[in-house]
Amino acid sequence: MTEKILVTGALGQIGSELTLALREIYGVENVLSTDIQDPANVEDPNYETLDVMNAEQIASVVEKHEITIVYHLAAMLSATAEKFPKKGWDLNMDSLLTFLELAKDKKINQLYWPSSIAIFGPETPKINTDQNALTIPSTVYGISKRAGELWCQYYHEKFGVDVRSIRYPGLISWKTRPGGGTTDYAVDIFYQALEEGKYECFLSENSALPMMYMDDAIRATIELMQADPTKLSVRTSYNLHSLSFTPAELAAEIQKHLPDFEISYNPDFRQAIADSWPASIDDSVAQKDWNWKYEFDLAKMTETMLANLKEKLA
Ligand code: NAD
Ligand code: AKB
Repeated sequence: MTEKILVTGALGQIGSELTLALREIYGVENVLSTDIQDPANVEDPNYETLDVMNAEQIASVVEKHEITIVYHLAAMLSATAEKFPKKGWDLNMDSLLTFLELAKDKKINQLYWPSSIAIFGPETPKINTDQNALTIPSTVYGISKRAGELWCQYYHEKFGVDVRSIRYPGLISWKTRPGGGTTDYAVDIFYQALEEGKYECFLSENSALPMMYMDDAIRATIELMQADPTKLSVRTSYNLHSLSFTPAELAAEIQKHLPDFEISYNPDFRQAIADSWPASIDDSVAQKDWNWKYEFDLAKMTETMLANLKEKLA
């Protein structure tokens, strides 16, 4: 049977790249991209407007297109959700429950929903944070992601729903800019380095955070969704490790290519969010269950970002 795939939040940082990767596998006609934008503003041969706060609209799109698999990416990220806590909670939670209910009622066969390193909190050990480390998040975003993870596990255990999830670290990409996250500096810095030759960072120089290049994140997502279900021991969400660096370390790596690049620091409210998150992640469970391994280290990621952005901005 040909899978029919729905991606929500498909115009975002991850969705724009995941949709293309899924279309390589399943074909353009079998991967429907959706977001809240009007189709008139979107150049995509298989796009529809879908507000994930509208459960009836979701059910009707799923039925009309005979959707079998959903990648539910639409959400409000950490920094924006701190400004609009109730809206962030409603968007992140209500929409997930709508898709879990559809999966429970066998309207779809499989659901992917991303969690985040934001589920960890200030009391969690910061270095090589374990899969089962303490999760007492201090942000609305983190609370919504942790609650979402537990809902995923509940629907899997009670109703046999095949829902899979990864706790993404901060994702670094050049095709689509990130929106509203605390790790966004690690993308902004590349644009500013190439356009202005300098960057004022909103985190302090020694704020180490877990990060990952987008190609690794997309590959991980598809590998997890294609993994043998009997091998998956985690139905909350998998820890994933790739990079861990501070703004100063990233700036030093960029300076190897752009020696005149200058960085300064002016931490804002996002510093407190970053301070509550781990610096690095232990992903041994993902390695064991579905052979996860990252490919992009700091040097390769930096080189790839600069080369692609130089071309894009030319
Ligand atoms: P993004 O902000 O770039 O994109 C989110 C998309 O959702 C946007 O295109 C937005 O228009 C859309 N959207 C917002 N409200 C909507 C609604 N009511 N209906 C339909 N669409 C709506 O986010 P992203 O970085 O691509 O993240 C995707 C998912 O991955 C989110 O769940 C996020 O929490 C998670 N995640 C991302 C990162 C990261 O570094 N990018 C890290 C950890 C987890
Ligand atoms: C954010 O900073 O909010 C995201 C995330 C790590 O979940 N990039």
